Amino acid sequence: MKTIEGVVAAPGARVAIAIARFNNFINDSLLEGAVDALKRIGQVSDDDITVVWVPGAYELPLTVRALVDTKRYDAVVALGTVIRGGTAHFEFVAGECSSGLASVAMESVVPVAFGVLTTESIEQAIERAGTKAGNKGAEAAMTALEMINVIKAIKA
Ligand code: INI
Repeated sequence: MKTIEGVVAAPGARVAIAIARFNNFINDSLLEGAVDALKRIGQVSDDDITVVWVPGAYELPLTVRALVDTKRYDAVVALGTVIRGGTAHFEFVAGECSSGLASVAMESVVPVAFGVLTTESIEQAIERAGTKAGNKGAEAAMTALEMINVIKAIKA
């Protein structure tokens, strides 16, 4: 039996982070968690991390596609926060963001980690950005690194 399982450490990996400015008071914490995880746990060097800010979560798929197309990155981490309001806007922004990111990953075979919070309230978002429910930015960063290693091992 052959088992393939990736480790998280990926020294030498080049990682891009695409991050939305909308709800940036939450996204700043996601970014802090992601960069900390990449460097401290993943052993990724500061020079190998590129951060790209865009207006909102809706813009993340196009941004990630542009980053992937450069072939300069081994993985991309998408960070943002979509909070449900009183209109259908939430469904459109969150839905397009998530399906768009999935399409980029499937078409390119470059890992795209989904660090976009989709919550019912600001409180739920705060809980997932470094307080009682962990930091989803850090989790997404570690997922990206593990997937770099899994895809590499599959192709080897
Ligand atoms: N963008 C977000 O990242 N989060 C939100 O909660 C949000 N809401 O609620 O409107 C949001 N809207 C902006 C959107 O992402 C685009 O930037 C905008 O529609 C222009 O394309």
